[in-house]
Amino acid sequence: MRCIVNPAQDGHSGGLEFNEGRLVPCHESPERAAMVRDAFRAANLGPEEPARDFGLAPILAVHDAAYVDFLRTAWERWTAAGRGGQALSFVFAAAGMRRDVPPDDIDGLLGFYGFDAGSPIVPGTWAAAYGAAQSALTGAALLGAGERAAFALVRPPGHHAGRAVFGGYCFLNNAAIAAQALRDAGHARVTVLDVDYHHGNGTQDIFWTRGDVQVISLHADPRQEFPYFLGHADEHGAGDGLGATLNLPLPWGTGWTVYAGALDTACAAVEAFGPSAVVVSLGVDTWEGDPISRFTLRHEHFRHIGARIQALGRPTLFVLEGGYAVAEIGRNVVAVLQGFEGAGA
Ligand code: Q9C
Ligand code: ZN
Repeated sequence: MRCIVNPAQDGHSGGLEFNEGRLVPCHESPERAAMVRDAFRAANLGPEEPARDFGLAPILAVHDAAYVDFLRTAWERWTAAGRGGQALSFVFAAAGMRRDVPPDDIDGLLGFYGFDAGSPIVPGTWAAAYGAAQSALTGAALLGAGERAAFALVRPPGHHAGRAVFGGYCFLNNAAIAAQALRDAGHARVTVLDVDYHHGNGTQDIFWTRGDVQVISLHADPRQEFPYFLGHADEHGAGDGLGATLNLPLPWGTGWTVYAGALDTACAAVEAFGPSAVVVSLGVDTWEGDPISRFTLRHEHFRHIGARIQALGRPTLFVLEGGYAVAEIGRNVVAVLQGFEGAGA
């Protein structure tokens, strides 16, 4: 399988996130992608392919235009306000406040469009997020050209980014952008299967009322875990999308037996939906040693995840999401891809 790479992604770097009461270096770093690339090379899984540029239109097919404009110009606005360092919000539009009047001021805008204090914007953020979206779109195009599978090695990740919201290290929803591109290329039904440790709130938001894109997420229960305010089992979609959203929240400490059962439930739902393409939001922050997560999957289980997805028998685009144990992220991601390819035992 081909691995889509894009050096523009490395420009989103050096930020600090608010974590447990202090600012610490972002868990989501360029080293993550380097580790995955090295492991992909070492495993001889296939060639690397540079991302092509499909422009803004496929991004605007899932994101709000004013939001995209904000992301594109946020750093400029920040420096125009005399600031350096990084742009990070200190105020958010919570329940009971107005959501219908976007502020003019950059500090207000950061809180209007952002939902956490863990996703700093730095000078290279827009180019990186744009580049990651283009990598995902390149992967979608490879499926269109007849490839059975492709891997978009992207960062910053995307699944927490909604139609008009950033957070959880995510700015543009790479998987959703790719899923929409597959729809536009003629796939009548597409599934996004999200195996990241965290709920894919952004993907759910984007396709909530859509019956043509199924969104399935296995994740830590939002009662216990980020993003806290979406991802419960009783969320099923609305309107045409009613029944096309499936959430499988799991408790802290979840290990392979319980996880495998939930993955079987997810895969049965995929079969019932009958998509002609699957986009996998591939996070490996379910690993037992992940520094910010609390599931207990072991390295060998990632191969099983890949094999189970392969058994769906559909063209599949893997899009990287989370995984913060930098030294292990490469081998865990590659294990999923090897499980899919049926390489080794
Ligand atoms: N104390 C993804 O995996 N906050 N995003 C962590 C830890 C946010 C993770 C704070 C975690 C977001 C794509
Ligand atoms: Zn995650």
